[in-house]
Amino acid sequence: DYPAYLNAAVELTDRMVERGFGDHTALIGNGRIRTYKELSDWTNRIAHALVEDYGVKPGNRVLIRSANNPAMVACWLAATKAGAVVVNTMPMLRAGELGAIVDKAEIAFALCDTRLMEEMVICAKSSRFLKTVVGFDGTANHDAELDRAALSKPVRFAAPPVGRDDVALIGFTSGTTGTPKGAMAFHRDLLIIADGYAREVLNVTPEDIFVGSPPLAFTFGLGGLAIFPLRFGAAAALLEQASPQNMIEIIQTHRATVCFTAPTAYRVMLKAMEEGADLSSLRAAVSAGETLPAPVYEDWITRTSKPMLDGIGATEMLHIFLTNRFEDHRPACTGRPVTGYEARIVDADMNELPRGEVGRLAVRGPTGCRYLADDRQQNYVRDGWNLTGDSFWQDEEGRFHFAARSDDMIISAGYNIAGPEVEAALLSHPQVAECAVVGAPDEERGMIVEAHVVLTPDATGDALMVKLLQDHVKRSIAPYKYPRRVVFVSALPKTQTGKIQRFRLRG
Ligand code: 3SK
Repeated sequence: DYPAYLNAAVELTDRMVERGFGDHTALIGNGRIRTYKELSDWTNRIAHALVEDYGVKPGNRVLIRSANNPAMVACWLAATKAGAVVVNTMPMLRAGELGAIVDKAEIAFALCDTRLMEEMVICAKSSRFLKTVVGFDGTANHDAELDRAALSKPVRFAAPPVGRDDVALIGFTSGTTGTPKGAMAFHRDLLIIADGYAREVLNVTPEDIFVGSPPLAFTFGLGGLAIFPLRFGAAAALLEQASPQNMIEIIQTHRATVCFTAPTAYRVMLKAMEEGADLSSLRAAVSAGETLPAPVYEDWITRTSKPMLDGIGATEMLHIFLTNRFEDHRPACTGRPVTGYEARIVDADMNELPRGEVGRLAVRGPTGCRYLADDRQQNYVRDGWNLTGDSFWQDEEGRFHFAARSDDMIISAGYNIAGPEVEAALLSHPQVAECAVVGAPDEERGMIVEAHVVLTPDATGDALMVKLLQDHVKRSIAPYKYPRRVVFVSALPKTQTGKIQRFRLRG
């Protein structure tokens, strides 16, 4: 139940000061700690500058280009306060990729960390939409055009009235298939994900300190590293270039309590713990974005006596909608719907399948897919259900288990083989660092299981290793699932958010 007029950014800053959190730490990053009062004042000043100096009006789209840092959070909040529709973008994007987003969302105004101007300017030069690019200082020395404009502005800002169902954010996703789509989220959606998942599943309190790797430009990161902490008076530690090593450093230095990252980073953290790293302050380790291999989940429990919470979300749904819980978690299981969401397994005609059968995951709830001007809306939402493109099955007790991305199911000689299951088997071999399994065309079997494997530095990718890995898979899961072809590679193709692009590996 949210009021008809609701500005999510006001709720996350000014309202928190009113509620007595003014002196609490809100953001840690780039060598500085900022309280809620400082964040509220900072964002109000920027909002004034956006409106008065650059003419930003409610409903205007504002692109932000930055790495994860407090200045990016401040710009996002300020533009949202001004009633703008924000499009956060990742620092790795090149001019062409920025251009595709600018064109799709017809964006005229952008805020850009001055260190990332080059590609932004190239994009602006060739864009028929983008008119103004204003630089801000991501290092927070307040030494760029936007910072100077904001400096003299008042610390109070009367946010224009925006409705709870007004669009606040467009999350662009290239998915794993390459063509970007913009998923729109309302002001109320930004709060729903905190009041649902973060409150109900993570039990966030003002004592929490969040850390993690997903970019703020990805809704996984925006939720986990900005919305969730700020909604509950907690703090977020932001890293411009998150790596397992600097996350460990932050966890140790600030006694961080909640971590959002992907299984690959948790594997490195587990190794570091063996070598003495102290991650005992972490009370919640959230894993999403990739399937969580059972050994990583199990090793985590052994080392920390706490569960790793695997969940699945989607940019289209804004955040996590299926999750394990502290009191109910399993290996190789994605748990149950977050309160407010429903999920079911359906066939191609949207009929619900019996428990145990693999089918398409359909979800509905308080958030859902609204693509910006995109025909793919009708593929994603059918009969009010969102089809995320994942194949799952439900056990007798109602928990959901991931089988594959719908396009990761391999049909070989009549067998249905879920690529991720073979990947999990390969990953349990000590000399496999990363892998991706796809179907490759084959005259005899229709398709065969093909594994692309990155080995650990001490291993050699030769015929003997192929045989070792094949035998290992045959011992781990039903032998017919073993990879008939193994290709050794130095790296796997990934999206900007770190998801493996299996489509690039299919011949
Ligand atoms: O699972 C994901 O990929 C995801 C996407 C968007 C937001 C949150 C999550 C976990």
